[in-house]
Amino acid sequence: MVRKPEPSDKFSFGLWTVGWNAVDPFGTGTRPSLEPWEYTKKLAELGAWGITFHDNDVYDFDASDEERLRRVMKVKEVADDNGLVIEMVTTNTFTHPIFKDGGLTNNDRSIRRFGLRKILRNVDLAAELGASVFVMWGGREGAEYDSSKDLNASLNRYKEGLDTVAAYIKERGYDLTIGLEPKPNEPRGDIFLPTVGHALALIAELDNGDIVGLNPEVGHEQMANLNYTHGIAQALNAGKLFHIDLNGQSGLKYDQDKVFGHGDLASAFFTVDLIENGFPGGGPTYDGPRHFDYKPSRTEGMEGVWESAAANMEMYLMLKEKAQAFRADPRTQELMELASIPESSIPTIAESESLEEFLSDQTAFEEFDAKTAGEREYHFVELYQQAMRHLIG
Ligand code: ASC
Ligand code: MN
Ligand code: MN
Ligand code: MN
Repeated sequence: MVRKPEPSDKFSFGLWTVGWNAVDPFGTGTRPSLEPWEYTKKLAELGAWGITFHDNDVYDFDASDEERLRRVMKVKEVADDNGLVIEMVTTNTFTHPIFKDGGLTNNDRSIRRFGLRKILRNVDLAAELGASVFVMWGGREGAEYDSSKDLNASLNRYKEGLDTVAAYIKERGYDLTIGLEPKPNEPRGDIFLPTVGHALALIAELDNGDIVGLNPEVGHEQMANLNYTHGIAQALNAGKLFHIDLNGQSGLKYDQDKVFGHGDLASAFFTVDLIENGFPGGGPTYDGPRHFDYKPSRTEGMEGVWESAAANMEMYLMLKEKAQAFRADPRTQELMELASIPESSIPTIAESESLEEFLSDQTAFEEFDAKTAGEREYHFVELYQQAMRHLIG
């Protein structure tokens, strides 16, 4: 039996996850929509530590300032009363028709100016509520038709927008970082910043990129046929893993947003293994929220909403137990040695070794026995099987 989630597990949920009433492109909602503070209260009861939301998960696009304040404060109050942290806030620049061609990269300059103002207004809100990360998912930044865009200009506008938001955060002295969330497609035919790698490359070109990092989502990387664990590993390696969106996806399909682990279970195991146990040889670690961005399937009623929310946390805790046992098993350590994993931490050229010394090392090349080296064993399959024994044995 896996233990119950505790606040120290740092589990958090977007209000739009449990709050999705299951409207999809083919059908109407199958569930009632509750008030955001009702979801908040229930998440606390289930053992969550934090919540997150888009501005328009809490108040309507055209809400008055008064209404906006009233509704946000109500969520804040209920979160406080129930010991929940508002750890991340994000902006909806995708639902309203004005954003049908994007917010920051829209061809229409007046819409870009509006989108940027909506985002900056929400940065203030995020800071006031004590959030530490400001996620930016540019779901409508993209195209269906290659003829519709000056791609160079669009990427420049994306950089301009991100740099403006980051500069604003610095100028106001907010303790906030930005987490970009890549996604390859859906709702646009092609979304800009389709993968973790694309986002990292763009961040490196920003003037204020020091406070801009990543919020990778499991299913989004998998929709691009990529390995999520490798994606967050590269973000960690670059010092850019600021937040994570955990969920489940079964292969190359629409964005399924299933419960974490209810897609590629083995991949989820290695994701948890990395988050909880770190790289085998040490290195950067992730200490942020274990944030779930899933959608309770349309078949589920309100009971299913809460069952699925609890399932995310239970899946994570079950995988955490298995991953810890896997690493602690002496046989795992032995197999890692046999696989030369610890050796991969040793620099290829010694620190004290000059390039000249390396070039004149006969044992490295001229006298090297390539034939024997080509015949060595790694036991990678046995090591993976060892992980599977812990996972399902
Ligand atoms: C986000 C985020 C997503 C989308 C999606 C909206 O902010 O992380 O994946 O919005 O959940 O439906
Ligand atoms: Mn998704
Ligand atoms: Mn997400
Ligand atoms: Mn999502």
